[in-house]
Amino acid sequence: MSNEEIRDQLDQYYGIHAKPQQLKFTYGTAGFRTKANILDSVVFVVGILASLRSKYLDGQTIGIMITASHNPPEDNGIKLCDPQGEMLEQSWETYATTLANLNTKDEIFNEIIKLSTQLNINLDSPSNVVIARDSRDSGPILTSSTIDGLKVLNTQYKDFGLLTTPQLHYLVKSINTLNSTTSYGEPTEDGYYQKLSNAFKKIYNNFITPASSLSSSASSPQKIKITIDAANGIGGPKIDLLIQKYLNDLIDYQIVNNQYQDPLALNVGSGADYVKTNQRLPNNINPVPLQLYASFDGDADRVVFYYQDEEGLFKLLDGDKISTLLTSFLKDLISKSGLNAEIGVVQTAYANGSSTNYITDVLKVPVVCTPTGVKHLHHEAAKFDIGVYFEANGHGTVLFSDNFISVLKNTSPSTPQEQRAIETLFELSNLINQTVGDAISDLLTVLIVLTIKQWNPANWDELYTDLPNRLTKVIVPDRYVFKTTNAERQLTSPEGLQEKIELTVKKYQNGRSFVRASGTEDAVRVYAEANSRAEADQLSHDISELVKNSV
Ligand code: G16
Repeated sequence: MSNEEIRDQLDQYYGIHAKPQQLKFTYGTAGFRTKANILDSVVFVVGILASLRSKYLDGQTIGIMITASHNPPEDNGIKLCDPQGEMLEQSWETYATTLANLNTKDEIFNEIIKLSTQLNINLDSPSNVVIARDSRDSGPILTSSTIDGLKVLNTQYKDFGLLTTPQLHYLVKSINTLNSTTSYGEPTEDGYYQKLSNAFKKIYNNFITPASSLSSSASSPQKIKITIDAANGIGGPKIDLLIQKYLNDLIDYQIVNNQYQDPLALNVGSGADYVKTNQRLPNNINPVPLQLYASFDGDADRVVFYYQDEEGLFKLLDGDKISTLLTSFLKDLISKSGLNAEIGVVQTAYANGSSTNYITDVLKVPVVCTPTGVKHLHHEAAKFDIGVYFEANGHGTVLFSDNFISVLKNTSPSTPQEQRAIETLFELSNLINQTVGDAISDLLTVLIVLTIKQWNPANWDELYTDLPNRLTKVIVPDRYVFKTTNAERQLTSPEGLQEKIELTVKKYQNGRSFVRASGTEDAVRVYAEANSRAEADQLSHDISELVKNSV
């Protein structure tokens, strides 16, 4: 495209998407996220950036997701997904932030030219983008503004409408690997359902015969039971579709908080973040002791589980519990397969201390700690043959390296036990979304593992006992003054605060606490854990007071 053509396109589209002068935007933990009514100029330039990214990568398809995930209904956000379904390469986050803060059409034009020169981007290269959104009422208008941004550099696009975030990631990878030796799946929404359900059925049939089922009747295995709180988000109708169409004979499910057509209900009194943060049941669940429940978040990229024990107590099975369940299952399969594979676990500072001890001391699996954000965990997990990564909030997945997948495909097993383990490992790589944390895929994986182990939620919970913990938010005038180091476990600013935190923590047995600015909400998060519930709460209170008094 000539400079004149780009200027013409900007003349046509910029006017209605001009940036309000006084606002500042940052590409945070999961893209741009703020009140929906101030996002228009941001999504417009993200459309331009996605076009540049695709041209830079010779026309490979880039994904754009319009979502604010766990945030309240009035928020929205936008994030980019790279060709293999992974998060946008980090160096490009800086370009995104720069573009989002430019105040005039000329500045945007100059930045396009600057980036294309600096990165050697041929503006005549083709560019392709797929776009989807969650169920927020601001979604359609923000999608349309993003598409205006795509038109500036003549990008081909397809709007998939309402999808979960992980479905969009699946589509991006499937499109970019279509007809290749690493083909990820059929690039349609139904292709996603088929891939997951086929893998689920194969694993099920490999292990669950009528004789081994939990059923009293030997001829008809009992269905797997689950109640899902969909946070009134897009995950509800999508998992409904998948199970209805493909797994109805195996799973007995109920979905509550499934009013995705009521955008004001999104994440309200429900969802993974609500359950994890408040450590309580969401609305509309009347628990039956020892039955399993799950909560998705608004765009279904997170899931947490829970149950009520026989004493009527609420018990949370969070991302750490998912991580340990899957790691122990995978480790067992590796050993039964006769293969050599390096398995590792990636966590963040939010991981419960007991989970880290369990993985290291009992499972004897190495643990790596990274800053918050899937982009950081994913990167580290990709260094193992099998990398298990979960944030405590329920966001995570398991990565199988290409090399290990090819070993699984090309190994001739010598015993039926080896064969079953190898087939199961291979099908798990299909069942578990390899691109990003996925509530639907993680839910199916946990269900099949529990079914194979014949475990109820209490058996799962017994693997280790969580240290009591508390996660709170403190609202401060400027959260950006809170800067961290050492995978967010220590503050470097405001000056002197870290020393005060450490002195306070020392007063508590098994005490641990850290403070960091959220990358998705205008708040500072305080995490505290200690030996007892009362001590964890007191420590959380003490540290929150230190934070409030520091600014
Ligand atoms: C996003 C990220 C997660 C992160 C969470 C909270 O989740 O994808 O990796 O843990 O935000 O981040 P922060 O503490 O920086 O606000 P989601 O589900 O909201 O997309």
